[in-house]
Amino acid sequence: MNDSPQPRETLASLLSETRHFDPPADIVAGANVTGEAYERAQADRLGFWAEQAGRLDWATPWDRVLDWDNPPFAKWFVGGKLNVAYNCLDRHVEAGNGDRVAIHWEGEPGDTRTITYADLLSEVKRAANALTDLGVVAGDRVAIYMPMIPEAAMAMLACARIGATHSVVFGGFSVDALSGRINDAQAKVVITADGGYRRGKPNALKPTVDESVALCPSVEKVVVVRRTGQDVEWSDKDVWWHDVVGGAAEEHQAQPFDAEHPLFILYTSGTTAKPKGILHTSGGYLTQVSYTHHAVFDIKPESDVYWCGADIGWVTGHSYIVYGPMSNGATQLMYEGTPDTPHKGRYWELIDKYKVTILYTAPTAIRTFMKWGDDIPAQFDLTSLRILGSVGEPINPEAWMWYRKHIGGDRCPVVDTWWQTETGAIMVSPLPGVTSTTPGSAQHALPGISADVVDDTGTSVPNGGGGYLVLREPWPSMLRTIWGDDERFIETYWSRFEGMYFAGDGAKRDDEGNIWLLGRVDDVMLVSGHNISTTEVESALVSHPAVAEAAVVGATDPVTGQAIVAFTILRGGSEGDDDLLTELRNHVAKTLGPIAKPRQIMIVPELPKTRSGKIMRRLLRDVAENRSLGDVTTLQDSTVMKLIAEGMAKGK
Ligand code: 6R9
Repeated sequence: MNDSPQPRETLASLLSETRHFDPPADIVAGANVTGEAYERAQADRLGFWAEQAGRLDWATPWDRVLDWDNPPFAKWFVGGKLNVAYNCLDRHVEAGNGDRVAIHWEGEPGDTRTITYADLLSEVKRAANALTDLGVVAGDRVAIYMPMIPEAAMAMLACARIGATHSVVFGGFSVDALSGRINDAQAKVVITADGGYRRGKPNALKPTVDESVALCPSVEKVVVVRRTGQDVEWSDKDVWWHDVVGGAAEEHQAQPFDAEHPLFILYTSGTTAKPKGILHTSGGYLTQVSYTHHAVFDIKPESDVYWCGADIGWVTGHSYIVYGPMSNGATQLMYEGTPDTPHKGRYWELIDKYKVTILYTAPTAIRTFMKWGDDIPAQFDLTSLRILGSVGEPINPEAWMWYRKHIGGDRCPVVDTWWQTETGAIMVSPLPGVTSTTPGSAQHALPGISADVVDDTGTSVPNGGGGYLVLREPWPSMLRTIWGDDERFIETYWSRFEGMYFAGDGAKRDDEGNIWLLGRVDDVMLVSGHNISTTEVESALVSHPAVAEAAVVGATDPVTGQAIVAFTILRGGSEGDDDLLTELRNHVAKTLGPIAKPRQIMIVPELPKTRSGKIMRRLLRDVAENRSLGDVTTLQDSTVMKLIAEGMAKGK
């Protein structure tokens, strides 16, 4: 044992994965992007991105691809002008594809809507006119607090069309979270709904908006979509979507905006501090989300049915439900509800019904499906699928293998996509027609992206080394700043390493040069002087047949500095016993080495997660260290912590 090891020694010693899956011949044969793209981008990065920007329709061409004269403040496609909504809608209709389905929408209760590109364009034009009639002008901010209904996407596109900056807040966030975000952005209008369906019940949204608006003097109007028909309180600020949009003029000419015109603000929850309003602009953002959706999902707009299971309130919903797929003219499925309503096969039933070809979901969902059992997806025809994507957290090799086998029929490539709200678009991912995939690894930076793994001093680690994920060069869809706080932008992302973007994630490079993401650096544990990543201990636990999910934290320990405390959910809802706990501790020690053996393992019924499915280890650390809980406003289900704390008190 070493007293002060560098992350590279310890992280690298854990987990080795040798399984490989070559891309299937049919995908290779028709792939949108081949291996040659890496070389082209390597030879001329800016030329490569200019070529990708050329996939869009510009009203005025740019005169300079990148202005990086004042880092870290980037300007991409300087002087260029375009309209983002025009690129997502009008141009497809003008090209004769107005009859193509844009959205197959399925409500949780089973009601459906089929919306073509022509339908979507006409509704967005009217919504743009309605917002203009309500006094919204280019540069104003509009908050969107919606369930997963088509109007959520329409509202975003209507804002984009008139140059208003949207700020989408997860439907279900509290008054504190919503009012804080509205006030930070000084939003003029809020677009919401009476409610949406979740877990078989109408879930009201309007009361939270009413309470929030009372705390937000900037709000002049609230536009309300009628979804559930629930009773709502009504004030003189409130107007119905069906009145103002339904009654608005049908024609609307989209004006071009500067490439750097602000498109949206999206708040990242952060751990303790005030949420950060991540600002994205127009031309570079659309270029990269459009290109990555085309490259990573190999989208064929004429034949694919694409489904991203994210919520619109997460960056994944922005980039890979709205702007990426729609800029490519894709047909997609949008689903309102939860995967277990009215039964645990709902996802697979939908894939079967709509013949979905590409599925993009999160490890948390995949682990939940594993826990429910293989027999559930086995009851449905999933042979339409051809590509599977994962996003949001490191995917444990075990979950990756399960996804490939039980959902992908051992046939579909799995693309594990690493990116962040801040990066705007996918940065590190396999390409389905190029990469030989390795379970659990996001593998390589995409063409045009320079991701690296560096040690404490900012030096690249060799293969086999571990450290921090950084981005060495600016990229088109990068955040431009934190809304209203340039200092915090510099400090958070650009100060850790000179001239590099610090992502805040631990990473390692394996012997083949593949990148492995190891979780947030704030979560890394220091046990007897060894850095141990939560991800690797969690993956070791999940590789035991009895374990469905695991979350690991470092709790203060008088002997080892920090000790590993694991919270696990067993498969099939089992409660386990002392023998199993001993077996699990030994299993981790055997897989990763004795240093990684958990001091304590607790069996819990659920784990605390954010609305986008990320485990909130911070709260588990509070439990493990017997502290009162920190901020719980972004928790998906606030009763979970009570269950866990009770289990802990029982001394399990
Ligand atoms: C898109 C999104 C960003 C953080 C990121 C990292 C984690 C996302 C991942 C992943 C490992 C992946 N993350 N994708 N970790 N492998 N494929 O999730 O954005 O909500 O801002 O979260 O999520 O820790 O830094 P966001």
